[in-house]
Order: sequence, then structure tokens, then C-alpha cells
Amino acid sequence: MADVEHTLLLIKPDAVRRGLVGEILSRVERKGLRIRALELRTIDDDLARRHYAEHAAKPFFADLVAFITSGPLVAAVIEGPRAVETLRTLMGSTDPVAAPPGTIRGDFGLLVTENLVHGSDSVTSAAREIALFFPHFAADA
Ligand code: IDP
Repeated sequence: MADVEHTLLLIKPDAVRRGLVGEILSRVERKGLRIRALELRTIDDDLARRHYAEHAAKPFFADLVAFITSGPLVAAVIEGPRAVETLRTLMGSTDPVAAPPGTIRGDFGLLVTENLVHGSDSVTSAAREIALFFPHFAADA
């Protein structure tokens, strides 16, 4: 398959609490992307800070870490042609109010912190984030 990429999807604690895991995974699969790894877990403060390291200096960082560690999330490695950009398109923009209907955030979200999903923003970020959440993941396995 041409241009196959891997990306990290997080279904954040708000979406798990609201029972949207199946809906979100279904959208990803219906698009034609493939789930290559999947785990439900509550992450600790250390992993949250490393995952969101680029935002460490932002005023919302403490709230972001508190939220992402507030309950179980679903982490997944997603595979497909241009998977990074494809997943970001399915998600919609960071602020759910600006995300168009038809996207996950546009259909289900209202708040910028509780915005349901995370998707890596580049192939480089994806490799870093997949290694954090799935240290034993092997793309060729
Ligand atoms: P992304 O998740 O769409 O890639 P980023 O800019 O990487 O967006 O921000 C990471 C996460 O930080 C967002 O998903 C959101 O939950 C949170 N966030 C971003 N900007 C703000 C803000 O201005 N206030 C509160 N939370 C924010």
C-alpha cells in the first residue's frame, strides 16, 4: 500500500465516560483505517507530561494533565494511507465549536479541553507518541 503511515489515536476520558468509544472506533474503521494496537488504561502524571511535553509552558498545561489522567482512555495505533492527516480530518479542529459537523469533535464536542480525541500531528510526532504508549509496537509485525 502506498504511503502507509501509523498514528496514535487517544479516545480521551470524556469520550470514554460518555460511551463514545465504539462510535469513534467505528468512524475510524469505516474510513478504511486499520486498528493495529488497542488498549484501555488510565495514564499516570508522568506519561501525560511526556505526551504533552510541547505544551509544558502553556497556561492550560496543568488542566490538560489533570483531565487526561482523570479516568480511563483508549489508546490505539492506527494504520493506513496518510493515516496522520486522515485521522486529523476525521477529528476536526481542536476547538469543537469550530469543528464542522461530520467530524468527531464537530458532532460530539463543546469544550476545548474535553475535546474527545487526540491524533498525532505529524509522522515524527506519531513515532514519538506510539513509542510512549506502545513501546513494543512493531509496524511490520
Ligand atoms: P490538538 O489536540 O488538536 O492537536 P493541540 O494544540 O496539540 O491540539 O493541544 C493539545 C490539547 O490541549 C488539545 O486537544 C486540547 O485538549 C488542549 N488545549 C489546546 N488549546 C487549549 C486552550 O486554549 N485551552 C485549554 N485547552 C487547550
